[in-house]
Amino acid sequence: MRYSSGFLFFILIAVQSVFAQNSIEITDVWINEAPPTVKILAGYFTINNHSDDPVDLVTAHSPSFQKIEFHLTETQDGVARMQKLETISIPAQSDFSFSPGEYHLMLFNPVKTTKAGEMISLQLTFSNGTNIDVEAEVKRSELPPHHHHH
Ligand SMILES: [Cu+2]
Repeated sequence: MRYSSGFLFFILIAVQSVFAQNSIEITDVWINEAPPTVKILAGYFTINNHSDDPVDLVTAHSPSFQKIEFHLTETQDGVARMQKLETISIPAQSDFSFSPGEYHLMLFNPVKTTKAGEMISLQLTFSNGTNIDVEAEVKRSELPPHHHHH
């Protein structure tokens, strides 16, 4: 039996996308609860790159927020400042964590007030074309409030 080249091409694409899905894993996804007046929230997660190639996180989207950026907090002379990053690079076979006081998602203009215990959908897009949908739990953090110096 012979297959058309179009059919084989379809199979290759299918196998490739399944592999790409399994090679990146997102864990421990959460968003810091903020008072209703606060229009910028912070989110955190860990990216596990199980593949043999480095990969870049290029965009994040959520139906619950108008815009999402990647930020890095840096403290100089006792003042915390946030730097906007276009992409986040994850080396091959390694983990990359977003955590309070360091790398974070900056989530702008929530469509409604988010409360602890709620789940927020996020979609993360990587440079290899992988899209990963995750659910972030809104949590009340013990940390001091997030200061903004934009
Ligand atoms: Cu920030």
